[in-house]
Amino acid sequence: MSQPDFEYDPQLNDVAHLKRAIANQLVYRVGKDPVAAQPADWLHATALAVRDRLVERWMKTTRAQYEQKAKRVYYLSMEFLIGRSFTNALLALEIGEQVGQALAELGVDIGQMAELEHDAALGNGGLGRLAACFLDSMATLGIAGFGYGIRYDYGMFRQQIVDGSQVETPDYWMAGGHPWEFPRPEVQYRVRFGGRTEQRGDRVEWIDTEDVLAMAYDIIIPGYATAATNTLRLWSAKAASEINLGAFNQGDYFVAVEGKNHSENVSRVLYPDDSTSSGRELRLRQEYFFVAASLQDLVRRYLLTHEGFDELPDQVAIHLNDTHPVLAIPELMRILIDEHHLEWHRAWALAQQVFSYTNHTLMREALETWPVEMLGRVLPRHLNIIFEINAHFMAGLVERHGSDAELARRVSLIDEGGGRRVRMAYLAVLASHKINGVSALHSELMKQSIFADFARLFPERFTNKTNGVTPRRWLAQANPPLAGLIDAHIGRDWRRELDQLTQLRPLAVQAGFVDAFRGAKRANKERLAKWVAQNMGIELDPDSLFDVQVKRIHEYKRQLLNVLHVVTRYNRILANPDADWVPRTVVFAGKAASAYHMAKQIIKLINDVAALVNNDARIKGKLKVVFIPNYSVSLAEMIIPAADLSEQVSTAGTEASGTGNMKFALNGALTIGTLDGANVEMRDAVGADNFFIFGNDAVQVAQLRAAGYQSRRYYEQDAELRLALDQIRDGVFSPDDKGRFQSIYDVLVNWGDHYLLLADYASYVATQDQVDALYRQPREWARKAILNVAGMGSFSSDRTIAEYASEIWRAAPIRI
Ligand code: T68
Repeated sequence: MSQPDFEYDPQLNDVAHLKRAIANQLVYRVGKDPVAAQPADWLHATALAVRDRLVERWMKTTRAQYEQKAKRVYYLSMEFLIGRSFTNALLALEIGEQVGQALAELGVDIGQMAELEHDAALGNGGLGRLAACFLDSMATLGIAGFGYGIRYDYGMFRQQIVDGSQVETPDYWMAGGHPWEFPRPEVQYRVRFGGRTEQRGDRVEWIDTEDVLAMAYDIIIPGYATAATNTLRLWSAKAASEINLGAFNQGDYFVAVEGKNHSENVSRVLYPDDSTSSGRELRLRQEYFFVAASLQDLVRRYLLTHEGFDELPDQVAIHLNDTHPVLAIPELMRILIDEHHLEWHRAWALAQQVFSYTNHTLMREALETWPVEMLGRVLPRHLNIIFEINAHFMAGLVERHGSDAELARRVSLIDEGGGRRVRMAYLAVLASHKINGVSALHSELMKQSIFADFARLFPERFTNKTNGVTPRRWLAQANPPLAGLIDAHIGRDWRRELDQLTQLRPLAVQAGFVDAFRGAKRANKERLAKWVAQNMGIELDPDSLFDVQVKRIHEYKRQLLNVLHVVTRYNRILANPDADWVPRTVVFAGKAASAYHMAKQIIKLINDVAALVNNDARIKGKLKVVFIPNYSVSLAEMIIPAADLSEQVSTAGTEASGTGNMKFALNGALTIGTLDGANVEMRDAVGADNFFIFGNDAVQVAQLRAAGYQSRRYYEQDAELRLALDQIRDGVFSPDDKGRFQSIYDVLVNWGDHYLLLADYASYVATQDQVDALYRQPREWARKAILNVAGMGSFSSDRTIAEYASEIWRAAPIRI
């Protein structure tokens, strides 16, 4: 690329220039007179001024990528849960103070203004947030990483709690405009659906399709304290033809625009189902829509500088974030074979070198499969290709292992039992050179359970990449008091090298540091208490132990186990009101999938328990329960730093990794948890003495189930447990509708207690007693909490991404 032959204004970062830039944006971009501007207008103007400061870096990075012929990593994900961008951009540019000063001189409070930003909630939970942390780390490490996803008009629904129940309302997150994106009307691709295939000579043609256009919107992803800056490209659906002219000419306006609306529905709304496979046709269309646009885009970019596909594996890595983008596999095959006329084996060899796949769950009900009938109707050519992949696979299997009908049935891409379905995870495994789980335990269990046959067939493909979180957002940005304290003792480099936190270890016994650490925690608890008082009208005692469980509501995550402890605690306090109880505030937050009835019941129960406990004068404030509505990235940034205790209590073997667990420990909470997901590695990293582990481990869980687990036995033998369950069943917490929670009781006592809450209850409650005992020794508590922070170095997503880059993608950082 040649250098530009014109000058542009360098974007300077001193207060005077920033002030001018913001004022200019307000007047010329937002079109507001400063005397009339509202806080939202100032936010918009400031965001644009800050964005300008990222653009130069962005262009420099793109040029460096071309000049250095960098291998590009394409991270395909249905979800990117990025949250707010403003504070994050200030942090990356390290201009927070100057911008704050410039705004102050303009009469605007930066903190209040930043609170107005809407979260970009284009994801459900952990999987989507992981994708966002990965973008941050790829940029920070200088990996040429591109995110590809969908620009949903409506993100994750907004959760309101009405009479204790979840009510969903649409999240029209772009209502106030979205200053962080660049619309690219010149980048549009045709995405085809339906139609049929026809053999013409030795070629297959896909014809008579219904087409939708995918238009690109680019979001800048800044690296921290580096010029490296990446791109998240999100696709929005546009009708291929604006209106049906025939109908329009006949005067039927509604019929004329109907088709347009239908096409554009593809990017309308995020599916709010976490850890389930929803199996609806619109979802299938969404998956193909973004994959088809992304592949056209990346192949076009590759061909700009290459003739032929020989260098594709050296230049391109395509990562599949779970199975949602797996249609990229037959799509790449289609492009290579039907459009570029490569022969099958060559195309397949290329595919296997570029694709890699991350699995995020072992739960059978969450594994994606599509009915053959539906796939054949929506994507006939892709179904052909999948059949052909399967035929080659089956033939190879016979060659290598002789004819073993049982093995063939088990590993076939087509599940022939009860309505034929395509197994998307198997397709991902077949086409990928690397398949990874997201914690050591999960990666092991993955090889033993859902992919056992494949792990025997292709052992070299399976690997572990334990998740991580970005310390920029999850410590520097979310927790200024603690970040400042750490800076004062070990400097600022931990933002890029989280291992530096080990230097805090000796400080865990230094009185001055311990006091300051406790002060930081106290400040965060006060910040949360203030928010809860203002927004929910509930007073929290910052001296009480803040016991927090925030995550999606799901039976396997066992919010109900937490509730059983709360009820037991309530009963104990009532039985002995004058004892010296450690005061506790139990905080819950999280969304339930809109169709997940039991999860919604759990929310209702939490709120009913809260209503009774919080209003019982006999408790004398020794126990409070709050359910904070509408959990989101920005709420997490406030709640997590305020936690003393982090609840990570999933049934061992069910939570693939967890990432909230890491955020809490990094912010100085102690964990009470099972030996599940990344909890295992966290305990090893911080020391078992500094971690509250309870309950059955994954091996014991399997044994219990194999031995014919009977939850009723635990119910009958434990009087406290029985009391709590009977109270829930009998309507103690639902006097207005005494039978309301019968089904919760039944699930636990009569219907098998699939997640073994009753088996872990006694151990959990006993461990909670140990938590109380430790909390009575504040310095000892703080010492352990500091050791948790100090031990979190390897849970940075920078470490995770460095491993993906060297061992899976084989992509080196660029030099800028
Ligand atoms: C989560 N999965 C895992 N899924 O549950 C969690 N699923 O243990 C892990 O830490 C995290 O992924 C990151 O690896 C999810 O969040 C989903 O959100 C999801 C969404 C749609 C369909 C299925």
